[in-house]
Amino acid sequence: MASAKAMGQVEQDHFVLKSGHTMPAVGLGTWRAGSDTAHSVQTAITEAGYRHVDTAAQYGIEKDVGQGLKAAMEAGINRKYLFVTSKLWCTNLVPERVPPTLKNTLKDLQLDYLDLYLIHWPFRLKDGAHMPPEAGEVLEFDMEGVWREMENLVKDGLVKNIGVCNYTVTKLNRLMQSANIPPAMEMHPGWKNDKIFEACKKLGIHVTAYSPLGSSEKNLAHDPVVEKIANKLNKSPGQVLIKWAIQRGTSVIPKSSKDERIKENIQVFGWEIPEEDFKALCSIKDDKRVLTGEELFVNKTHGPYKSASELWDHDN
Ligand code: NDP
Ligand code: 1BO
Ligand code: 1BO
Repeated sequence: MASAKAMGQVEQDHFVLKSGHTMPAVGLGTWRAGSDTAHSVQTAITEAGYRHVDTAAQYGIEKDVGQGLKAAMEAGINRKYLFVTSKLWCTNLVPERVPPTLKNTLKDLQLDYLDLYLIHWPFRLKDGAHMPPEAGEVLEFDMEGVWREMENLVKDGLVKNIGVCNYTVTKLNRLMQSANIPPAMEMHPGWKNDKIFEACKKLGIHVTAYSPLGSSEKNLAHDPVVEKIANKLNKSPGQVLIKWAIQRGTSVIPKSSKDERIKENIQVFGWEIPEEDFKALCSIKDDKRVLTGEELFVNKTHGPYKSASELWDHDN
């Protein structure tokens, strides 16, 4: 695949969504950010220059993210320059639960609107569902009804953009049939996920790459190809992976709880990965998902999803 540069696009530190809103290319991820979250968010914004933060109700840290955001705003960063994303968890994938759940998220984040609200996974879980789910804990999900409520949040000014995560082409096509507001899409690049990426490009749907470093389970910073390119370019492996995602045309949300890495991970502008190295990164082997969803949604005996492959519509 050609890099954005090779395709004649100018390097940019932001992307413009279909809605016309601007999303900074690099955001701070906060999954498993732990007790340091408020400090990390504040440092990222006030010291490292981040203007984009990705969180979720399910991460259990929205209050901490809110404290970090508040501290950054008290230090002089205007809300309008920040891009804050959160996500609707699987137990709340019920139309009537959408508005109260969003309001709770806003309260915890101490915000009066979100820049992006995402459906976290396209599977509904019963309240208190186990990991892995027991029989009857993965329920039918009214995708159209939930999306209509998400659209209403946009109309009410509580959310600027709405989107989905962990969708397949099959599910995206179904959503597009009833959507009045098209989604922004978040997905996984440690596994390149070309099929959904290409489908999104055709539909003009912006994609954010999550787990850009391969998450903690499959950290790609020690991959020999990445290390070699990093040495050659005099950059860190993390910077190379983050830049690769941006050059590919996605925004990207690396997580770190370490101040030094938070700062390092946004130093990805004003240089580029040459075409041959970009291609070498594209052909790294072991191309598989870190997050299969299996622990959350598969019950091998009772279903309704009996394998990870079924979750992903056998798409890949
Ligand atoms: P990442 O790919 O961002 O990797 C995070 C891991 O890499 C941590 O162990 C971190 O350790 C380490 N790390 C950070 N910077 C560097 C660096 N420069 N060099 C080497 N290692 C580094 O994984 P995540 O899974 O956290 O994904 C990023 C974010 O994406 C999440 O935090 C979340 O916000 C979002 N996400 C969304 C999902 C969805 O379903 N919508 C699913 C998964 C993620 P340390 O903290 O010690 O620096
Ligand atoms: C269980 C949540 C995965 C990271 O978003
Ligand atoms: C803890 C979440 C894992 C999803 O596969």
